[in-house]
Amino acid sequence: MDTSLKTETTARLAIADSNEAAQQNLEHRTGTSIEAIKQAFLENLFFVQGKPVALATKHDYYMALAHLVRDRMLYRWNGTAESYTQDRCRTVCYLSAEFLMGPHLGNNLINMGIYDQVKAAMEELGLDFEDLLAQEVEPGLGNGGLGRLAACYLDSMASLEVPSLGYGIRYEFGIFEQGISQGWQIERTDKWLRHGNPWEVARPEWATEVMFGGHTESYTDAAGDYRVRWVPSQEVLGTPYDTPILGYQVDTANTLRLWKAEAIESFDFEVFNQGDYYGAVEEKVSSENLTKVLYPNDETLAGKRLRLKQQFFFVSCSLQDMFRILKGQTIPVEEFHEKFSIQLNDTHPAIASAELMRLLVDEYHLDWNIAWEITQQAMAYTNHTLLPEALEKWPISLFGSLLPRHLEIIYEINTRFLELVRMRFPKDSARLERMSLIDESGERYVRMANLACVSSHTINGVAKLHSELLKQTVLKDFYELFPEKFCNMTNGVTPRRWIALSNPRLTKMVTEKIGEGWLKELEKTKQLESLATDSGFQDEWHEMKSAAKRELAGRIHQQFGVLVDPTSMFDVQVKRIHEYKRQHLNALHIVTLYSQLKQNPQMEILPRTFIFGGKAAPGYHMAKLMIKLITSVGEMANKDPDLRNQLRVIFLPNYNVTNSQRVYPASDLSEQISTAGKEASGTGNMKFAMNGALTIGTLDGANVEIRDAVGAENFFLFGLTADEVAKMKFEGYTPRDYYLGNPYLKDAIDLIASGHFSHGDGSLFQPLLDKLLYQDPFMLLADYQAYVDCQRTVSKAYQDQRRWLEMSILNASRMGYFSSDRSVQEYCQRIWKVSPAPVDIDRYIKVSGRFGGELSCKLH
Ligand code: F58
Repeated sequence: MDTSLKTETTARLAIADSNEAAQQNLEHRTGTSIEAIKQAFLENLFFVQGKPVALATKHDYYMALAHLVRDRMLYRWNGTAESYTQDRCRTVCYLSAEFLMGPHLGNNLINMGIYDQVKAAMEELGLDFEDLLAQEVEPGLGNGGLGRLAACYLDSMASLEVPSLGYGIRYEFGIFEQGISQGWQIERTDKWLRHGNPWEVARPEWATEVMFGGHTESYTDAAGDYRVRWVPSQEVLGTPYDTPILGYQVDTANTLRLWKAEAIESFDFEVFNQGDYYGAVEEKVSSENLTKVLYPNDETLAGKRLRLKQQFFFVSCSLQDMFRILKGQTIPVEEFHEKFSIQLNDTHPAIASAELMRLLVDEYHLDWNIAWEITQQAMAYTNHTLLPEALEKWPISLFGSLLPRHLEIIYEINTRFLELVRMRFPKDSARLERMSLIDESGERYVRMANLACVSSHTINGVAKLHSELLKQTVLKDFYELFPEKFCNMTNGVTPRRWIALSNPRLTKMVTEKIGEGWLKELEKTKQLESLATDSGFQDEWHEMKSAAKRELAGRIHQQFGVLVDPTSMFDVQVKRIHEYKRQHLNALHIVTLYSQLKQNPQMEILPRTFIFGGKAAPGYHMAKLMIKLITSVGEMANKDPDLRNQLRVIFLPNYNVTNSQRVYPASDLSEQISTAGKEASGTGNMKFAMNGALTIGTLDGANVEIRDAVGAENFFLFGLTADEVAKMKFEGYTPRDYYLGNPYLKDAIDLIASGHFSHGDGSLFQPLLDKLLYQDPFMLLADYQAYVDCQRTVSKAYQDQRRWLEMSILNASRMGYFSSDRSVQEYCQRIWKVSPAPVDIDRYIKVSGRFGGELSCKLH
């Protein structure tokens, strides 16, 4: 027997042996009794963290706990992978430049159904469970709604047992950490990986190479066919980092696969040998820069070279990964679109169609028409914005220097596409210009939304109104050409994170009344409607809300030293800071109340605590000035004895998923006051209502559908409609007339302009006020009076506590439609044509053995 064979046999025996042992003795890695959890925790502290109890920090405790939870996820994860591979399941690939997952620990405990045992185990060990959860630094790999939507959809896909892969970028630095200094936003780097990430597994064996730059060459292959080859000037390695995404109360654990960029050769010996030590690692540094940082912009992003590189990098890695999977399952490339359904989360991954064409035509030598058919059948595009300035476009020069082959492919797609347009709409050159994938009106650009529309089989908006407006405005031409491609998929949010995890009191109450099961079928909460007028249930509801408010008030006091009255109405606006979202309209209302109280100190108003939270894009000066306005008004109002504690204004710094989970349960009033026609959908609006907050809002985004669902009588509506906004703009809008014609508005604006909130500095807020008076693109002044009147109605309603509680209960019980489970089911039926593929872990263990039967045979 030669030695290598001997070693192999020994290894096989050893594995068989350990498999056997494992059958009997894995309790400490899989057991879910309180005892088993305690045991595993202590073992992890010792063997994973390498610390005796005496030296362990809170973070060590968190890591020990996270690892034991991870162990318990791995059966499901491995079993799911094996089951999908064996059954060669059709799979959704959700391509998104952002995934705003939020902290994993609590969510995994909920989805695995071991939250209570783990809590008890930690408490028996004398540890504060909440404190442990709070140790987790959330992966802030997204800006806001778009990234969080992707996270909710991953949760729902796993819970619905839909085979799916989330593909994105593993940014080393996520969204910046916001601080407030002298009322201004300051930004700090988010170092979420500093203490390690227990939720991911690196898979260097599946790393892929990505090319950039260079040029293309044509040649004739052996069969005499014309071919093109891309000769790049740079190559980068993408390593996947996988995170398991557990479904709720099922055995399915899908995968979020995020790519990290690395140099192919981390050290250049040739350069080193010439004596240049620093030069030798330069390539490594420059390659790794690619996935260093998330662009912290909301809505608009100027054409940045690194950003385009990031987009292409993750898209190319992901598509190549799909081909690897095809190969592993011996599926022919011609069946790519049958195996995979690719969803483009906005245009950020839209380069995928050109890259898929390149791979199919240049690498796999498919005929152009066949490749195009596959591409179109594989891709679908979700649009998330109506703001025309937010539609991505890339200067041709930049695009061509980075992706020369893709530019050629896009030109070819465009030539064929414009031929089609010409046939359908002869002699309509204006239309051709508008629809072209290339903007030629000045400097030439590649239009990514046009590329996404042309290469997708389905295009969807994210709320009814948004989908309608898309067809009438930004994508009108595409709708006229391909009406059958368009549909609406109203957004939804996962009730596991946004109710079960965020609001355990509400969860307990609901379960007591209607039993288990509603977190999987949120429509079941309808059954609570009959309790809306039950005074006993109302009292419980009131106590639930009050407890959450007391908790938040406690935190505010502890962190900022400001006392807020938990019996006051909590009036909350938390979201990215943007002019179209109109946080400054909210501020104008506060200033109006403030001014009235100052002028008439006897006046009694409904005591309110105004709470704001949200980040401004670092380069968005107006948004930063809006933050400064809010904090400045707060500074004056919070300390003024004349107001007799009737008004508090709080700006919560660093609004993120973790903090938001404490805010929704404690809110009475949800501010959804964007200019009608500007907010594509909104998802915060849903989270508030599910937690029993009432909405004051415009007819914008999903507000329209929320109002229909909860009942117009349980929703505070104000403001111009999208049509009225458009009409008024068309006819000519002069905001100054509103200022001159409304003494309350004039008073509020004049008070700000006087420097009252800025230590006498009348110029500080001038840019903001000038924009309102002379441009007001988001029509605050036109909506001001309606808003203030509506707020008066809100105050009156709140004073009738019984009626308010009834409305609050009705809101929460009628939000079933806004579960992301419903959205994902619609995507599955209308767009993805994917069905659930349930995973049965018991079967997996029986058939494959504890560690999966493949292991010993694959070893040689
Ligand atoms: C948001 N978009 C929409 N973009 O504004 C919101 O109405 C909608 O509910 C949500 O998508 C989900 O559909 C959004 O969050 C971004 O954050 C982009 C990230 C990349 C840079 C440009 C903005």
